Amino acid sequence: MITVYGRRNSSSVQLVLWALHEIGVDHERLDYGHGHASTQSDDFLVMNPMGRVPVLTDGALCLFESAAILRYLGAAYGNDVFWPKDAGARARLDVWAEWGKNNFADAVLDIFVYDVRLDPMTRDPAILTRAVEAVTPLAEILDRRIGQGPWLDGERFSFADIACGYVLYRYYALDWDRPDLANLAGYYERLQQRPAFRDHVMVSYEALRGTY
Ligand SMILES: N[C@@H](CCC(=O)N[C@@H](CS)C(=O)NCC(=O)O)C(=O)O
Repeated sequence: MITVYGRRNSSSVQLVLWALHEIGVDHERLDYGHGHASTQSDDFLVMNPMGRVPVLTDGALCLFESAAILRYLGAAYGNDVFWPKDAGARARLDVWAEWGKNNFADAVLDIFVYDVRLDPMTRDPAILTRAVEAVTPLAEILDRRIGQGPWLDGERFSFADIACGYVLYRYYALDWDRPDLANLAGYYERLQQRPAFRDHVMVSYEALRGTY
């Protein structure tokens, strides 16, 4: 049995849950992290020395880092569309998975931290200005890469769409001066038509407000 340790309102947990549901893998989820069971206990730190969610166990295997978990799920349970067996075909998508997780998502989450997690009375607007300056060119890159899509691999939805798409709910729900990008907006529309995206990514983050 696969077990996911992590709260539903964590974006990194959402990436993993979205993947599990797209692939159709049975699993259970236990609430760990902010507001739930502690990630600083000895037992949890054995699973992830960083004390962060998500952690995923699959039998004796214990993994942390959501992008590594995504790749494991693709390799272990994904079909040839979700996780191409051909190394070159997969690598061409993995470039975007890596970029999405490390560049685009990190930049979007800086806006999330400003907008949601920081106390509105004490936060410095310069943080938002810097975050918007960082996200905008990255969003333009993603808009150009997606084009008419519909997905990063053309007609086929793959693991790379999860790594690039898992922050788009927040990207569009947060209050900031978004660039007007038609391809990206169309991509987000298509993502919202996927039940697993609606159920596991479009999750309220209200409980996280002002918690930094
Ligand atoms: N690079 C890690 C980031 C993990 C991370 O920062 N998780 C956050 C939630 S998104 C966390 O554990 N926060 C502390 C908590 O919830 O107690 C990954 O992708 O898994």
